[in-house]
Amino acid sequence: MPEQLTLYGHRHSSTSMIVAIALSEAKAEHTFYEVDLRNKPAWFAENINPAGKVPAITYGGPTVPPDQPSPQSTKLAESLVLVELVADLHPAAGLLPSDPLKRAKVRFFVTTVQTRYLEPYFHWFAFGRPGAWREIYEGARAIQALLPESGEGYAVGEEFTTADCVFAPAAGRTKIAYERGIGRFPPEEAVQLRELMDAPEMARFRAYVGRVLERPSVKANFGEDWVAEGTKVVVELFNQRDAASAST
Ligand SMILES: N[C@@H](CCC(=O)N[C@@H](CS)C(=O)NCC(=O)O)C(=O)O
Repeated sequence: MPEQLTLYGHRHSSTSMIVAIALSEAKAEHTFYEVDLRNKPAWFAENINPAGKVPAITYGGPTVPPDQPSPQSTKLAESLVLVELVADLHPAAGLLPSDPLKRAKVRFFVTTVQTRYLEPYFHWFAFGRPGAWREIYEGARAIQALLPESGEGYAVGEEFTTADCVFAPAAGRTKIAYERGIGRFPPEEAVQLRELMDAPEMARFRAYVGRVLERPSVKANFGEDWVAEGTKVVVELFNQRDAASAST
């Protein structure tokens, strides 16, 4: 019997999606508990993740209701830690290559996605930071340069790895922002970014994004339409928060 694993996450949280995709890839038996991020239960920070953030897991210990975690289970958080834990618990899924150089390539890819793609995306999406849309494009070029020359497969080759688990939500969210104009940026910036992303020189990147978003483990955890609807709600919440703080 494998140890029990409970993932505490949120359907719309990109960091939760990373771990959920890895668990789907590994076909790992687990329980998913959706944490209400707008009204977090006190037991979550007290007994699971003191930072109060998702994703987090409990691993091992007795099988208990997720809202009554056992003191005997191990509690862990941080998506990049958890995605590697899933890979290590399920080596047969091939989420982390055994070759040290390939493992390093996976981690370099992850760092590139986080710093060159996800960070500018967040600043563009949430704050409309001037120039961020251009940085997203530069980040996409940096990612494209890392892809296999064959123009096939995933981040570091034929195997779908943790690098692809991390990239998937970033890829989908960015695409939603520039194709549908959902975010707190001037609409013309989305048009400019889309033009750059749709250019022939980005064909390898686009094909990779397409393969990742079509992967069954990704489709099970990221649907462009329902994520887009959730993203509109987030934009509305940001707008309301800003309006409220401007009026005080
Ligand atoms: N560095 C963390 C970030 C986790 C994070 O920011 N989670 C967000 C959801 S995507 C969250 O729980 N927000 C709720 C809050 O901060 O209260 C990771 O990669 O897991």
